[in-house]
Amino acid sequence: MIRSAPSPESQVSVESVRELLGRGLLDLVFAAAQVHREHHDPKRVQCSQLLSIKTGGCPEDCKYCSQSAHYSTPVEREPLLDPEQVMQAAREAKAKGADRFCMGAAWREVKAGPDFDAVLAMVRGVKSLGLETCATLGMLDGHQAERLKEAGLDYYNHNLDTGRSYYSEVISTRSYDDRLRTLAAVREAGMKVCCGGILGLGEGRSDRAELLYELAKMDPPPESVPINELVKVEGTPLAGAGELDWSEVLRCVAAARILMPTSVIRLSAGRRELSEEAQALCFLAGANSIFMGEELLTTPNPAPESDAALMGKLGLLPVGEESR
Ligand code: SAM
Ligand code: DTB
Ligand code: SF4
Repeated sequence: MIRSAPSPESQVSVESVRELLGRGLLDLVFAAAQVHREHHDPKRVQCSQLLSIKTGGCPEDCKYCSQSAHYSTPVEREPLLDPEQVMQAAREAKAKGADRFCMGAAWREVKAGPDFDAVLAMVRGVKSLGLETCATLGMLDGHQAERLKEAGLDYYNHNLDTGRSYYSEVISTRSYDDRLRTLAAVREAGMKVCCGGILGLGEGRSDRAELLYELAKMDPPPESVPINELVKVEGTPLAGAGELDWSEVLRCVAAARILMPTSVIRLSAGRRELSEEAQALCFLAGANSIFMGEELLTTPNPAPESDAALMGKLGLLPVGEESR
């Protein structure tokens, strides 16, 4: 029986995370499921809907991304949507059962001006519908974080993407410490932090341990931890990345649950590549959030009907839905 997983109070070390990730898979899943049941209602799944509010043409060179201007991908550039279009999408998402609405912009960083003012209006509008609000807009400074908080932003998503040692293989235009500075500004402004990474970028298990270590040692850890599996996009340098076995995703979900017992762990991009069975094991091991809806930002997500069927089979309920 696994009892020696690092407790949140104890100092987590990268070695202890490597050891955790390398445990027998079923022992790891069993231990994570126990932690999950101590801290969460295992029937409930938080459901976020994404919308790309400004698409493509991004100056960053993230090697996985359909929206980077450095690569030729099938994604067409689109200017910032207007707040009424965003409100309409948010109303539809709410009607379909989402409890949080997340707005993503292909920006390197937020700049003061009419576009940022429009984003603040979007946040106010979505919040007024009674949805939780989340945005991912690139780097922020402290003042911008405060303005987002004042507008009613609940969560800011900014991912570390991978471990510190592998990071420079994936992105060269912004540093790991830049990301940590943005996360500190979000925290300082009193917003909740949504921060995770991507699996399947060609990294090894040790790099995944470094990522989980960086997340778990934040004080406090992120309230929301998205675990994305790479969605391969034609034209990006990582379009031909090797397949990641489902069991590695499961290991990361289980380890994240043990290392961050009270955080919500989101089985994020890449669910189309996971079988129902693999997703079921991830929910058992502590995943308790998903992106719902046909589309993520620029790539497809599982069809709502197939998600509803899976939730039904597993006895899972969206957080916004009355219990049956
Ligand atoms: N431009 C902003 C930024 O990077 O901070 C916000 C949008 S960006 C698309 C948000 C996150 O989505 C990235 O940090 C990355 O973790 C994830 N992501 C982007 N493309 C992905 C892909 N093809 N597969 C999986 N995750 C992806
Ligand atoms: C996160 O961790 N995953 C979401 C959200 N944060 C913004 C993004 C996934 C993007 C998947 C690729 C796409 O649709 O462009
Ligand atoms: Fe730009 Fe974000 Fe894509 Fe990186 S992940 S290229 S920052 S949109």
